[in-house]
Amino acid sequence: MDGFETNQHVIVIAATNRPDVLDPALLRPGRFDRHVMLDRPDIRGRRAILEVHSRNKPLDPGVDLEVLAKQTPGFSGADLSNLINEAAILAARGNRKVIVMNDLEESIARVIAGPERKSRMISEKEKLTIAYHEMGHALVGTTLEHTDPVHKVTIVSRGQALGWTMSLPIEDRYLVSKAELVDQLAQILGGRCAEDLILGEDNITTGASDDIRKATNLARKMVTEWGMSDKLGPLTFGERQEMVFLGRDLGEQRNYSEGIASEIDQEVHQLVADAFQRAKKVLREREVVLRALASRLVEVETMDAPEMERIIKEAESHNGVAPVNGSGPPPEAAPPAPPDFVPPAEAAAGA
Ligand code: NHX
Ligand code: ZN
Repeated sequence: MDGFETNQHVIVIAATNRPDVLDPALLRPGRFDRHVMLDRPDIRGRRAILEVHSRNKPLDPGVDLEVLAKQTPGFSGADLSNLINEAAILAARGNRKVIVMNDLEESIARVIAGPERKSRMISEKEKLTIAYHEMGHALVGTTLEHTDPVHKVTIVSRGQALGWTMSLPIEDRYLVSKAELVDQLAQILGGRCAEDLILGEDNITTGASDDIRKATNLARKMVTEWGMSDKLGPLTFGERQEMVFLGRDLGEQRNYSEGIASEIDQEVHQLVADAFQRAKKVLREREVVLRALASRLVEVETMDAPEMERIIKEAESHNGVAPVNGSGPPPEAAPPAPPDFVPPAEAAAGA
């Protein structure tokens, strides 16, 4: 480095999350001699980081850092530090002397989806549409075998979103199988699919834009990066340009013919279309359950996995539908309905 003599005892430490855009001069031998690559923390790392950042903060004994570590896949150390700070602010705002578990869970949701927007006035009709959309994701997620378990479903608006469904991996993962991706694709499309099935094609909404983008991008990656199209085989299509010039991403360099381009488009289209049909099959077969879940969600606004499970069992026993995957009791052995249970037909009519 300029300005340092070799006999000066100065150690320069630097960090970046964009090593690809550093001036090569910085990386020449004798400049930064040791390069340490850090992954985002795994679940154990997240737990340890949460412990460090909560050390000097008053935590309620009910706070379970293990559970929080589980709920924060992909969070960096900085995100986790921010998470605890935000929770402390929420606690102070609520005049609590200690940070409770709910402060921390609320602050996770804020980091992922933005702050709650309770003031947004949403009509009963739109609430039901949103509930069908979210429960479409959630029901496809709980029914298919290779999806991450659904953790929470809500129609409380946050940031840009009118509702969202949160799934969580059971464990840290470095590889994702094709079976998992295909099921994930169906879950992503489950929202739009439920709108279509319940409200009819004419009443599908603009709200699914982000899901549709996600599904398209995922399917394209399966074909062009991960070699998961039978027809096109394990080839890379398009060289991604890592070099960024003057802050402009040069994007993808095409290295395939016009003919292949059209085959890629067909394969991507096929993956998305197949996933949509898979979602549709699940939701058709479990339409009674979907209706029960959605009408309940309109009432409670936020539902966790155990409550979803209860309502699924309820709906299946009420309607004599055989439980999927052999889970739950047979219809005659079903427990009595809780007093607040709303039969799906009535709830739908009343909305
Ligand atoms: C709008 N928002 O823009 C309204 C406010 C279909 C029930 N007129 O798929 O909220 O329509 O499962 C990141 C995340 C745009 C970026 C969400 C960009 C949502 C979200 C549009 C639920 N949940 N859509 C969803 C939703 C919308 C949007 C986003 C984004 C809806 C859907 C947003
Ligand atoms: Zn959605």
